[in-house]
Amino acid sequence: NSSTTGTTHNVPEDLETDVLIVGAGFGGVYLCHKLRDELGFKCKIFEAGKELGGIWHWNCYPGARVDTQVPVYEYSLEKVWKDWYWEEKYPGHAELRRYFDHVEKQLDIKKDTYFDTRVVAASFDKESAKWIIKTEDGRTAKAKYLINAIGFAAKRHFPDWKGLDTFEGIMHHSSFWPESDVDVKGKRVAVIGTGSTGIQIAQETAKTAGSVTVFQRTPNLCLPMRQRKLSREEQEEAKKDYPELYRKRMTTFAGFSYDFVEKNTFDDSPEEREKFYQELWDEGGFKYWLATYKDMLFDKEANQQAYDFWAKQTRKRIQDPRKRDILAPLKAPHAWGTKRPSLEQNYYEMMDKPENDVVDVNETPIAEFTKTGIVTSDGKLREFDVIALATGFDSLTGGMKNMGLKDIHGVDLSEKWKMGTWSFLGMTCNGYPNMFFLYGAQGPTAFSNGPSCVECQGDWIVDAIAKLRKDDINYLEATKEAEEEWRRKVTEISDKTLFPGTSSWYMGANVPGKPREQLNYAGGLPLYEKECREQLSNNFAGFIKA
Ligand code: N01
Repeated sequence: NSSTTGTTHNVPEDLETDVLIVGAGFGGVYLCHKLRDELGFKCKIFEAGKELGGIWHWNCYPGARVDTQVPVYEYSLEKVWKDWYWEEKYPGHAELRRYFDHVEKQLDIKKDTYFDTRVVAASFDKESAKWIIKTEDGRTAKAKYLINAIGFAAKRHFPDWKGLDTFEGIMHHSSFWPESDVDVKGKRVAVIGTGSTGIQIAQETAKTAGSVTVFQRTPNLCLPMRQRKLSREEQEEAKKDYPELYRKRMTTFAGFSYDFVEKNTFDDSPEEREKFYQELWDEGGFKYWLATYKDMLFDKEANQQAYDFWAKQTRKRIQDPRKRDILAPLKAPHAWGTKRPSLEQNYYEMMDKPENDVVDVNETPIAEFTKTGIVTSDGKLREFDVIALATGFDSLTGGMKNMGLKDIHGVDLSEKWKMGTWSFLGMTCNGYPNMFFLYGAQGPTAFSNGPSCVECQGDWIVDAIAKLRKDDINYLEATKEAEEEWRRKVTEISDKTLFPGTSSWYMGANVPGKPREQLNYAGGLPLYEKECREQLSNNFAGFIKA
């Protein structure tokens, strides 16, 4: 669904390469550059889309924008940042696409990328110690190493509502929003879902739509974005500190430029606390989430303080009492920060307007879709011209379970991960020799800034592959014990936090029937990196080698 088409070329019959990377987003591009240009490996990328950029290629929905500020949300590669200047602190998807055009100019990735190429099966041939990878259009490729860099949101999710197909207006899932032909001007728009995506769509479409109706199951505890333009001069000036910024990024819990403070909530008096919260709030962005008291995600009472301040700030922006209680209830819907807060610009004022509305689907669930709109359980039909399904993804595991990845015994990954997720370091799996993945299950993924996570895991994969070459190891497979131990760690760390008590996609709770388990490593980037690095210094103790 992109108009800017990259080089599309058919995979040749006899494609054989050292490294086959699936996905040309932040992760795939980084790995291709490092492995090819710094280590001299032959690398190819298979990408289902038509351009570099991953999610920023796919996401065309109105208002798509990153919620992490630049230059934190970009590559730390000097070659890339040196001559790149942003227009906004939180760039929109069009600017992010231009960034990837710039990345291409600097790194020359497309010459090794096959676009429109979706992987549908892969298995490891023990005899040749090669991965055999098959594409949707019937091509086959062989590679010594297979790296899945497909992101955490490669499989969309939409609930199985009655009559979904009968709606005759315009309806799209956020991840398949067409680039240009949806004009919402003066239209009646429905947005289902209030994750980061739903908030952005509602906020953006409301600028021109006749009305926007949001169907909400859980209120998003949004934070003020405080967007602003960036001048070339200030970026010029700041670039001298970029190396230090990127070094520091890896030392923080979430790979940001800031971190939790070394203080607990009740170490401060109520006045000091109020002042501190206010400062974080005024600075905007994720500071209120990730630069706050260090016990906020661990201690219920500390967390309640964070919620109460949030509700106080937010409720005063909504005059309509019914909407106020749905959008920002007095009672916390869940522990603050255990679901991803969206960054908003004027969401609450927009929702307060009489033409816009919020439907609490806990009170009146969606009963069915009709030709003209949506009927809720109270029998009320609301008619719409455009419906945006912002209902999220089968996150973290759905994409990889959908790739036809077979282990050395022929068992599909969807079977292996049916009752829960097992990996070692969130990058390798027992039964899958010489296969790596990043920005997926059991890594720091959703609890970290994307580019930071990708560089942390990417560097480890690069160093691991370099070590395999140096030590003449042909076969590397995580042991079952290492996987069990990693799963135990991921769960144990998470169990100390408030995350397990909240139904979120972090916990697999958004997709009916999906096992409920922590899907992210919640120990922070530095601890994670230390765990991974140990495997390089202890000669891959958690792996079978041959
Ligand atoms: O998906 P989501 P998303 N009935 O799963 C609701 C990243 N991202 O696409 O919360 C009614 O968060 C569901 O309700 P509930 C970011 O990491 C980044 O918004 O489960 N409602 C929820 O409100 C983000 O977290 C950026 O109760 C139903 C919504 O649909 C991740 O991607 C921008 C329902 C889904 O929200 C995913 O975000 C966008 C049902 N049956 C995304 N089923 C930026 O950086 C689901 N819902 C800006």
